[in-house]
Amino acid sequence: TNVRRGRIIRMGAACGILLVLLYALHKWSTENVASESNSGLVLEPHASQYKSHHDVYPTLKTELGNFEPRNLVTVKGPGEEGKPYHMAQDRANDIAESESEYGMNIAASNDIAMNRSIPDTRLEECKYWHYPVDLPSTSVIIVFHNEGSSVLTRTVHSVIDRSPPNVLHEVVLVDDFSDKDDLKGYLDNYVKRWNGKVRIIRNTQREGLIRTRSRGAQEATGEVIVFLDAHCEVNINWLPPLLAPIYRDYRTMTVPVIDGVDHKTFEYRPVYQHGMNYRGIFEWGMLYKENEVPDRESNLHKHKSEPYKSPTHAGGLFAINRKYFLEIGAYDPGLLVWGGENFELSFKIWQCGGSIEWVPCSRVGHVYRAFMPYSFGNLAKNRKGSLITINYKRVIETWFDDEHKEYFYTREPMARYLDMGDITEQLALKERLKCKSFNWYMENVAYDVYDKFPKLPKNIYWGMVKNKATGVCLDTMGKGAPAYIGTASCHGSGNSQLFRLNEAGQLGVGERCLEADVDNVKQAFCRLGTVDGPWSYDATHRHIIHRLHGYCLTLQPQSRQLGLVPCDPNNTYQQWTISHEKPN
Ligand code: UD2
Ligand code: MN
Repeated sequence: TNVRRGRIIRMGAACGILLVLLYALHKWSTENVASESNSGLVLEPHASQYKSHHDVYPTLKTELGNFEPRNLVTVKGPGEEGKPYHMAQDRANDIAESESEYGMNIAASNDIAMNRSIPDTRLEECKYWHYPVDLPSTSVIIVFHNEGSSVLTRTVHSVIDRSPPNVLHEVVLVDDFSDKDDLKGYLDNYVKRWNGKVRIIRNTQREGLIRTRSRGAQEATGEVIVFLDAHCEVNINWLPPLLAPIYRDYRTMTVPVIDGVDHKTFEYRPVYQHGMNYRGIFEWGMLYKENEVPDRESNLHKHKSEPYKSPTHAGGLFAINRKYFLEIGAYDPGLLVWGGENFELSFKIWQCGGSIEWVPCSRVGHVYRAFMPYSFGNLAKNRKGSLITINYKRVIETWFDDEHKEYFYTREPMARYLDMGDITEQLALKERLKCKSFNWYMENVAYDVYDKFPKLPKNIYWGMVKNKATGVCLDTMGKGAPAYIGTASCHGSGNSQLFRLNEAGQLGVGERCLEADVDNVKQAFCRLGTVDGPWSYDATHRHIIHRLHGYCLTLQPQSRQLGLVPCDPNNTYQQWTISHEKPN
């Protein structure tokens, strides 16, 4: 027994030494991570410095919350209380002009008070939460490119008016190389009025919103950073509930609930029916979706007003510990201009040890525009194909596993051919941060994705669907679903003419599916939770056959409309080829 005990002790000592060595190695490597630079981004030092207060929870009391404003003033005038502002008929020209220039009615915004009051869209309960008094100092970062100046300054105003002054460290405006005059001198003067509380920095070339935000994060000096779009109005007591979860754990990113501000009338409307909680998910083409919080998550919470976990977020509005954001590499600097960065950050945070919470007591209004008023300029000039899909490809190639990558390429087959640039840095980062697998994320975080968007069966055919008799192709005709499907001359560039027939009989285009009865063929959103359909392809006769009656998809010679007709091997109006070419 003595011998054995001796061995155990020696083993213990050896283990101890090994542990010390391992620890030293770990520390050395994490410190190295910290000082290495990532494509020009200077990463910040170690997490161990951050303060987390794991046992400090906000408390719900009967008296009004400690950060609730005591007396609210109503500001009278156009758009007061967030009501719609309808301008006089004789201003029709101004309205049309500003809508086409900005994608929103800047003429209306110009008439609305900077400090207008808006409806409190929170649950009543939200007013009674008490938060830690020593919340982290916060920099609000707003990036912009050619935005309407009155909308931008109203965003700033709302932040200053509705944030605790000792918590709001600064507002940092980052101009992504705008060329509108009022965003120059006028804005410089506006900023001066706030005596240093508001700063402006300007890019010397167009960078796109993604890199511009990373720059803002580097230049900010608060402990926490909050990103907002340049057309927001924050609601009453929006900030403390966003900061409290980060105060508890610096690796939590928090997201406010985004209300809608109408782009024509500036009406402020709550986004969800009262008391309903949603969270961010995605479908396999990487379109962002929202889903009612599943029981598996909501059962963990006593109150509807508590923050809850979410797989992802819309992108624009969130709070995060600044050093943590920089430590995980900020945004992938290889992402271009717009889109997909919300997924990149979400997958990175979740897979590498952090979490995302949506905060129902924090409300921020956002103007959803009618269309994107700016162009991507020459930021994408060396890249073929859709820029946003290229971003998605970078993100899924970095964060997905092989199984899930396949679902993306099934849904977006053209993406296989797109040049996503070099992702070795991103893969190295994932390695260094010892991130978990995508499957772990799907099983433990984004489990509700499968309910709405099940795993996709393989495509058996995809590409243009060309009619033998007429040489035209099936086309969505740029219509919103549900709508009829049409035909147009074949253009070969995908998008509105890229159809997919999968093993389970679903004939889809984008996130839509073809549905048919005898007289019409429609495109409608694919039914949530389903991936099958009634279609099959007979390669011998080139028939697209509907299970109902076994009729054939036919371009009717007289009406030139699509319908289902009994199959006839000699009728070239019902012969189709489904094919694609590799883009050059
Ligand atoms: C959503 C997000 C947006 C961003 C985007 C995807 C919300 C409410 N909005 O689209 O924040 O995540 O998805 O990338 O979640 N901007 C620049 N440089 C540019 C282009 C835009 O600085 O080259 C600014 C722009 O002025 C605005 C912000 O970036 O302040 C977001 O752009 P957006 O409002 O056009 O994006 P949005 O709301 O359609
Ligand atoms: Mn926006």
